[in-house]
Amino acid sequence: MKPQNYILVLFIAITCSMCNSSKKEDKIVIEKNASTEKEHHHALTEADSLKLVNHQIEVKGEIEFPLQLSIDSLQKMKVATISNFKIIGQNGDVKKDNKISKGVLLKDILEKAKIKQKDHKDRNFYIVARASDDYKATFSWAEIFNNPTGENTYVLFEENGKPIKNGEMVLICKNDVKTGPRHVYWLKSIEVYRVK
Ligand SMILES: Nc1nc2c(c(=O)[nH]1)N[C@H]1C(S)=C(S)[C@@H](COP(=O)(O)O)O[C@H]1N2
Ligand SMILES: [Mo]
Repeated sequence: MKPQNYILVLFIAITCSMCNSSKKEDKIVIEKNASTEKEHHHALTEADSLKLVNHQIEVKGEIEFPLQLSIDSLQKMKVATISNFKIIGQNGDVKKDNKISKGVLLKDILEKAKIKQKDHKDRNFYIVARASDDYKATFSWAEIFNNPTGENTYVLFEENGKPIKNGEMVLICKNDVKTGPRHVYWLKSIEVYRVK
């Protein structure tokens, strides 16, 4: 190899390695920012948090009767009292410990809305509980209608005798191992979709 070429190759190699290392650093910085943002998502100002509150939840999708549910309409349904419900995060940390909550079974809400089933084998639906910050939790038809989870999934509207703070309504699943992930505050809609 001519000395000029050797220098050229060396130059390219050094430039490339510098490129790579700076990209790697960028990536780490981005990831760090994303995780700190997530951890502090609830450190919103009170005003911002209020903007995310919904007075009604919309039940929509593959159903016969679209519904707009408010605390008032939930109170007219079969209200259950749930005691000692803990919200447990991904790492096993207790985020909240409510002595008494009040709510209505998701199953009762879906029965009221009536999922559009063509026949008894048409039961591959999934149900998305979506919040106004677009946080979501997903349930399957079988979990709600053919599994103990159906008796454990509620839309709550009251905690310890008071309105829910990150509210007005939240969805919970009492029998999840970690109750944090399928705890949806700022609940905005319940959406039913047929698996394609
Ligand atoms: N709308 C909404 N609900 C949510 C979240 C969220 O970011 N937005 N975070 C979830 C997570 S990751 C956990 S552990 C629990 C408890 O969250 P908290 O620590 O903000 O109370 O709520 C869940 N529900
Ligand atoms: Mo979490």
